[in-house]
Amino acid sequence: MRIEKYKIEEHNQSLLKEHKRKFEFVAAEIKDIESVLQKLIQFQAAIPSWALGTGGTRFARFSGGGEPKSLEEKIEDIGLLHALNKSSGAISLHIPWDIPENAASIKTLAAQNGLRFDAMNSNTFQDQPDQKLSYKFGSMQHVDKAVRKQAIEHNIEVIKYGVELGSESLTVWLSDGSCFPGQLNFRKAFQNTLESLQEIYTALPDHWKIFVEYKPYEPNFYSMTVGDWGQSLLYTTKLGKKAYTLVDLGHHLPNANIEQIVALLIMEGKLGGFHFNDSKYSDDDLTVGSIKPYQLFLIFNELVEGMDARDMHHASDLAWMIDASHNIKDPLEDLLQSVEAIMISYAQALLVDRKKLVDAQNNNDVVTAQEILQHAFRIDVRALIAEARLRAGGSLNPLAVYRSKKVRENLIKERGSKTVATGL
Ligand code: RM4
Ligand code: MN
Ligand code: MN
Repeated sequence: MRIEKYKIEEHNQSLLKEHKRKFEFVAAEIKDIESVLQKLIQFQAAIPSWALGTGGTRFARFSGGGEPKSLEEKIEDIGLLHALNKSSGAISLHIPWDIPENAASIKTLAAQNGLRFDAMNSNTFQDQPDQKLSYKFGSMQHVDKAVRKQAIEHNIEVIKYGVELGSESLTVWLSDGSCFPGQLNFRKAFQNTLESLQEIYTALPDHWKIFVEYKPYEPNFYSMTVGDWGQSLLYTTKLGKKAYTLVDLGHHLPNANIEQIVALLIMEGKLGGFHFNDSKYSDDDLTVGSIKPYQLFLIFNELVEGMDARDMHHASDLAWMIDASHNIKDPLEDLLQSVEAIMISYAQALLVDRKKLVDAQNNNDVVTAQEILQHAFRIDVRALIAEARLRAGGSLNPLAVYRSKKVRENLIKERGSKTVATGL
């Protein structure tokens, strides 16, 4: 399904007067409004190909209707999101869940929808039906060299698919680890994993990046071989300059100071990518900004400060992706909410008075430092985001258009009510 541009414009017209009033109110407070708007327009969050269907837990999965059954339909869905918010202009593929059988036509379809291919994701955490050796006891860490080889070859194949599509990075998330004390020799597991990653690194095209994503537990519950940012940084430092650490917001133990982690990774030039979601406990994969919006703002505050200190381009020097799962919401509505939350936090971080903050820090003025951050956090920037969307050709209110055009109902009519998309 597509929403024609004129329908979005029609809807915008009906909201324009009210929008202008709100926008002018917030704009009056912002010094360099045009540059803030430009940054907001440029910023894009990639949508993973596995987030278009209903997710589940290990207890149950309640499939919604109209889910995409093919990669083509997934691209259409993301195209729809992008037409509405103009900030979802990239797709991140997961192999083998979404193998592009005909790369040329997939590329064309993506381009028609205004999408580019973000990082490719490999999968050595599940066994596929046609797979020779099992990953039950790990993949790149495995005691058996043949299993490690299989995992390496899979990743090289993923790079090949990515090259055909014009992607420029590979994300490796490993479930490798152990469930019980004594099961694993930590040093050997690390060495095997490093050697495996080195072979993949060698196969990486020159202009590509490899992201090593960490996670503290699940599916292994005693140790994870890439368990935290320290371990990831060890791998990426040893691998070389094309290797970077990837931070997934849900992959931390409770109360971890994620903003400090990202600050230091950027300082080291080793932050490569970002997976957005939110959580109450850990890898809950909930809608971005639904539980801890202040933390998200503090993270963006460090991202903006750190990227500016290194003269990095906000929109293109890091790989931004949503990595969420939708158990009970319509996946497309959930993604619209996530993108909105990302844009809000990003905009608020852009509005932090950096100069005043530095002064406060240098004077040990803790109260003023807190006032500055919380002032930015409390600015209602929604009209700013809406203005950026309007200027980019999107909708002033994506969710309202989605609902009024009965997108899900139409997708159910087109695709049926008993659909299950590939993914977790
Ligand atoms: C993992 C991790 C990876 C994602 C898989 C599906 O927990 O977040 O990024 O590829 O889930
Ligand atoms: Mn992730
Ligand atoms: Mn995860």
